[in-house]
Amino acid sequence: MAACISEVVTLERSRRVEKKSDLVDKSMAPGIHLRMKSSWKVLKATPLFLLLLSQSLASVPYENQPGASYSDSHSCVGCVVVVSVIEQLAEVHNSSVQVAMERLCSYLPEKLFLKTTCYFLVQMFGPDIIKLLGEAMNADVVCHALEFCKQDAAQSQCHLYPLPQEAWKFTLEKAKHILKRSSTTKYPRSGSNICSLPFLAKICQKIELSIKKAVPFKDGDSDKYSVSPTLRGYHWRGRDCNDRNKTVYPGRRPDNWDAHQDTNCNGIWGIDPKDGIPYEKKFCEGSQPRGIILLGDSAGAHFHIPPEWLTASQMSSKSFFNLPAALTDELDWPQLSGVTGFLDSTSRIEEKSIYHRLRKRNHCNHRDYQSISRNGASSRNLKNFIESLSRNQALDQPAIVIYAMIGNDVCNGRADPIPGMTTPEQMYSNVMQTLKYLDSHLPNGSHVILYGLPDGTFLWDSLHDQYHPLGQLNKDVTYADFFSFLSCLQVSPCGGWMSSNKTLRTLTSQRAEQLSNTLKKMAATETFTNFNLFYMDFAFHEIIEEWRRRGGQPWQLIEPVDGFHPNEVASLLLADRVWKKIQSQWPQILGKENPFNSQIEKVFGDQGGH
Ligand SMILES: [Ca+2]
Ligand SMILES: [Ca+2]
Ligand SMILES: [Ca+2]
Repeated sequence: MAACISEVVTLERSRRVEKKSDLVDKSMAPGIHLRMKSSWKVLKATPLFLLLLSQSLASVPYENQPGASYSDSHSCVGCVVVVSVIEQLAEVHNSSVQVAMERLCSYLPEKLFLKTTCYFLVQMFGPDIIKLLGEAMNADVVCHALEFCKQDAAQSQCHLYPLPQEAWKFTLEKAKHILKRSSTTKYPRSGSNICSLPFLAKICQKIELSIKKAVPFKDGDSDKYSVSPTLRGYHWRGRDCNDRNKTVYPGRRPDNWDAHQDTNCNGIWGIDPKDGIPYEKKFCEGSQPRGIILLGDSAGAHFHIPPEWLTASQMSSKSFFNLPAALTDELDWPQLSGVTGFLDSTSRIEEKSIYHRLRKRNHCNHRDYQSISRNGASSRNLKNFIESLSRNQALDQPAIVIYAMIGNDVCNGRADPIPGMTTPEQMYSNVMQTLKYLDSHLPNGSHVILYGLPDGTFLWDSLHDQYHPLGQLNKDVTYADFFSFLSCLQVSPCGGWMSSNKTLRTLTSQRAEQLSNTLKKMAATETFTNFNLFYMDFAFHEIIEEWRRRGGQPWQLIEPVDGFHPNEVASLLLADRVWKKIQSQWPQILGKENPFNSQIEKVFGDQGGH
């Protein structure tokens, strides 16, 4: 899916491709496109928009998903979300459905063809949606009638909104009857892939591979560091300061004290004219520089869907300015995350990321961060992308590695989540495999911290009777409704905890605790050549207590749209707790405070930014 997103970026940027395609001519009115000879191409690309939005609603596990039905379920979620937003925009602005659809499209950015795609969708599905909403049918009914939601036994009962007063089956029949009289052509609902266009096939393969391997798409010298922000670029790991030289990258030990060039990208290089000593030697020698590396999941990568994207009452063109970048970062925001974030927080909280603190402690650590994380990652599938980690045992500085697979070993979307959970024995074997890999790749003197799994029962406890962003306008969708909709479609990011079944929630927590204990035991008993191993509880209840002390409520720590992930505030509070704990118990992990920091600032300013 992420691949499809990226394909469009490339399309937009490549002039060669532009000439071959009518897609990119933004000066044309949308209606004209439809009549063009090559409009079939656009038709094929349009379901992209729905898929993007549907992808947004769950952190998509990268494995063990029954292919077709899984993507069908996401089409259903995407359709219900979009139709809900249209319906609510009409309500908020007291406009017709047609005007509401055009309003939504007008808000979307041109980038990634989002606006163009939106107008096409309006052309294709608008007349049917207008008819159905005109008969007072809700988004659930509309999406079943349009067959974005399947009519099969498993899915036919899935609904986000309260069931219509008339029998569900009868309403669906009525809706389909209305569409039978419609002259709208039937379009394929899913299975379309922009990569099926011959001239895009090659570039698609390349992007798909880069996403799959979690390495930058744009990387001139193939050292895994990029000069682009998204598509696994410097939002994910320090910016390359020379993209034509693979021996120059963040985190390496400086070559020849960086007398003539900055080989480790920390912005410190050259010779002090006063005494002829290279700055890197003067300011960094013996300062024990080190990098921070996260091995994480969607929580660590900071999966985030801004609620502005779904909230009709506050929606404007400003709401979507960050949509293209977010899509090309797989809806993750690692640049704002608690472990590797380097940008200032967007919330008012003052706590900083662990990378930020390490850099503040020793400016020689500048740009030495890597977020080796992915939505859906778990102890089981880390092996599929751990090779994207970049650390040369012989050439690079030691690293602090945080292993934080905090949910997906107990979380999945299956009807019965328990058989899909990792067992303690499997956990031990998976994590041992990871640790052995690290022992053969990390420079000597590194540190590895294993995070335990949280107890996710607070999710249900603090959210179930609150209104979901889609339900706030009419007070008709609570998180309980939202969770059961996702579970019914088998796309819940965590069916075990996001469930009304208390026994199931308890069983999920028990398994999480067992897995945490496995990690704890490993930290106490296993030793490795090149790093020391530590364990830390993922004590979310402590974060909640801290937040309460500041006058906050627990639900304010959870991502509002997905109702599952810790949000930016939670992520930074957690970083604060981890930092303080390390400082008091294992200060050797952090290295020394560099007495030359202020001199580095004086000579090198912001050290070239991130
Ligand atoms: Ca590079
Ligand atoms: Ca380089
Ligand atoms: Ca340097």
